[in-house]
Amino acid sequence: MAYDPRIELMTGDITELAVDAIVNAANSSLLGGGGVDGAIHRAAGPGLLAECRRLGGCKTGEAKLTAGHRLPARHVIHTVGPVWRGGGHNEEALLARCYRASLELAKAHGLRSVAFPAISTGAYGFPRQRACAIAVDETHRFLQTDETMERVIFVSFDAETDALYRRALGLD
Ligand code: AR6
Repeated sequence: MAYDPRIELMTGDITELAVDAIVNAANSSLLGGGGVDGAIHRAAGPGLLAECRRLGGCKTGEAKLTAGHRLPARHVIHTVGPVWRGGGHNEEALLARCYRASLELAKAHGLRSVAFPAISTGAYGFPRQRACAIAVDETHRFLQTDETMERVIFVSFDAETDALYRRALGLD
C-alpha cells in the first residue's frame, strides 16, 4: 500500500503529546492499570478516573471517549485490545477493530489528530511485528475513505517497535 503522509511515527511518552486525542490501551473496566494506561491516568489526574467510572466499561475491540483532563491532549480514546491467546481466538480481527473504532470515534467528534500506542503489545502479549502491521493496515484502510483526519501518530516506547512500524509502512 502507498505511504500516506498523514501517518507519522514518534518514539517517546504518549502522555506528552498535544494532539486532539491520545488512545489508551485500557482494560475492559476502564478503571486504570499499568503500562500506558497507568501513565495516562497519572498524567491526566483523578478527574479522568472519575469520568471513566461513569462509562460502564468497554468491550474488547470497542472504544470510548473522555476529556483529556490535565493532559496536553484534548481527549482520551479508551480502547481495549485483545489478550494474546495464541492467535486462534480472533485476536487479529479484534486488534484491527480497536484501530477502526478509535478512528471512527475520533472522526465522529470532529477530531483531526490522533496518537496511538502499540495496543496489546505490552501486558496483553500480542506479537509486536504482527500488531504493528495490523495498526498500519487498518489505519490505511480508514484513511482511504476519510477526508477529515489530518494526523495519525504511532507512538513507540522503544526503538524496536519503531523499527517494526517503519517496516510495516515500507519506510526501510
Ligand atoms: N507512551 C507510549 N507507549 C507506552 C507508554 C507510554 N507512556 N507506556 C507503555 N507504552 P501496555 P496492553 C507501550 O501493557 O498490552 C494495562 O494494565 C508499551 O511499551 O500498556 O494493551 C491496562 O490496564 C507497549 O508497547 O498495554 C490493561 O490491563 C504498549 O504501550 C493492559 O495493561 C502497550 O502496552 C493492556 O495491555
